[in-house]
Amino acid sequence: AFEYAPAPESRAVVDLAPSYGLFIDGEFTEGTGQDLRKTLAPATEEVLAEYTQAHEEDVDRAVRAARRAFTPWSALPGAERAKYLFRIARIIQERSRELAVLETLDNGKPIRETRDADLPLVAAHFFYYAGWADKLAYAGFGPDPRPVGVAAQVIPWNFPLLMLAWKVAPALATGNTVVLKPAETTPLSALFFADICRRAGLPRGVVNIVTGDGATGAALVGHPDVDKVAFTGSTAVGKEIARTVAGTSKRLTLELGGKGANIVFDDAPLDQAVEGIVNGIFFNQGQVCCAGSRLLVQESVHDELLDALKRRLATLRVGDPLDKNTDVGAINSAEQLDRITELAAAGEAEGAERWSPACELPTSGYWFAPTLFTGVTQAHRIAREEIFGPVLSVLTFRTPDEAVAKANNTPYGLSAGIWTEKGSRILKLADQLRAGVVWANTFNKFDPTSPFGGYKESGFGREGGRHGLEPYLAGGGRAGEPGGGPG
Ligand code: TXE
Repeated sequence: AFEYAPAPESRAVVDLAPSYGLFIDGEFTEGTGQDLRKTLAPATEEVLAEYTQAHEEDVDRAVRAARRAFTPWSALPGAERAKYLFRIARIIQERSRELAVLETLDNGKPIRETRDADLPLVAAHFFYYAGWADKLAYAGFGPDPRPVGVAAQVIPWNFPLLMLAWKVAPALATGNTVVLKPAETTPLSALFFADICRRAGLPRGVVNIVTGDGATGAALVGHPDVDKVAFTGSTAVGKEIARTVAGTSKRLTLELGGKGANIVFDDAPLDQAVEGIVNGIFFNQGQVCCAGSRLLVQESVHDELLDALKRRLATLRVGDPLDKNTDVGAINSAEQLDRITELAAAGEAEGAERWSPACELPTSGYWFAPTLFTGVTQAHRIAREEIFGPVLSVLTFRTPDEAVAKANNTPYGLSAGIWTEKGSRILKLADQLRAGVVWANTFNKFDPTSPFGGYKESGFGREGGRHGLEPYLAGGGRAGEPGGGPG
């Protein structure tokens, strides 16, 4: 039998200060209230560092710094802005091991993911948008595409540095300046990014980082001198932000929750589908807005697929996220663990059958075993609500039409996956599925060149690719749409 040998990544590659200030106007500064919050390692509950709770006055200082920087930054030729973005991308690559360990410590996700997915994608986004900076005039954005101004960006904790890259890179490439607020449980990589901006020689005020809780985020998106708001997070907060922004001239893009369907037909290569299902729901412990959290399996292959899936789940290694062999890490926070636990209990109470592989969970930290629910109906909460955890709800269908109807029977519309050998079926379903991203015979594939975003309660506006530039350009976007411009 295969002997398991732990292979821990060295945490000594990260040099953490005991406490961090705010990054405003090119410098780390204390907050006005001088109150500090703690950020924990979710795998151990150890305090990693303290950071500053920014208040309204601090947010105002950051927005004013971004406003001052806007005129000179937006006046730079695109090729000059590109140089800074390329420099940032290269520093990220040079420091990617350190940043991967940092992200794993603060978020709890496996080092294999931060090393092989998050960090390469972060660098790729800066390289990709650096390439756009000097080509905007010829790319169909109108004869004189202009930046919108000061962008307020609020991001979640599930991909802290990657969500920062998705937002900061297109904003800077188009000549906007930024005030970004990372999530309260994962502020560290954004603060390290501030240091990277400094080392890249980025002019002061172009990027500002304000840390804090929801009140800090609310102060930022509500600031009167902000021109553009970009938010990724919960649907409830997204709606609140939409209300704040309504009646102002601010532009808005929202990337919210999801309840993605992974649809497996009886002609699919089942081994490959099993890998895609596992990746779809256990990548980042299922804390992914586009997770394949509903498995829709054609009735005729239900038993065969479920047997194979259970065998595969029994091989998943759950534990120390810094161990290079770990597949499933810690849940990001006690609050998130409570939400997952509550919804899983509701699944049982409503009559679905719960199954987890035998696995020993660490005794400290926030952990949830990979979980399958079979016998799920569309009425069950676990089929309707975003769980945002390592919990898969299995439903069945008989015909392609029934699969589409069930997949679309959700208030969300972010992602879907199709597993079949029939190319014609893929094309037809991709058209019928109300989801911003449809993967065929794969799942959770990301690329800076592809637009990403949702329908319905999953939000509006696109990030990534050429589309990701539009919300940051005056005259970009479609007229009359939130996130779009006047035409
Ligand atoms: O999100 P919040 P939470 C979903 C997921 C999860 C649930 C709750 O289902 O279980 O949301 O997560 C900032 N004005 N997603 O509570 O509160 C906050 O400080 C401005 C899906 O962590 O939306 C943080 O920086 N900002 C999602 C960010 O919003 C406010 C990723 C997200 O936190 C604010 C995360 C306010 N009034 C959660 N209140 C996805 N789409 O990937 C909070 N914030």
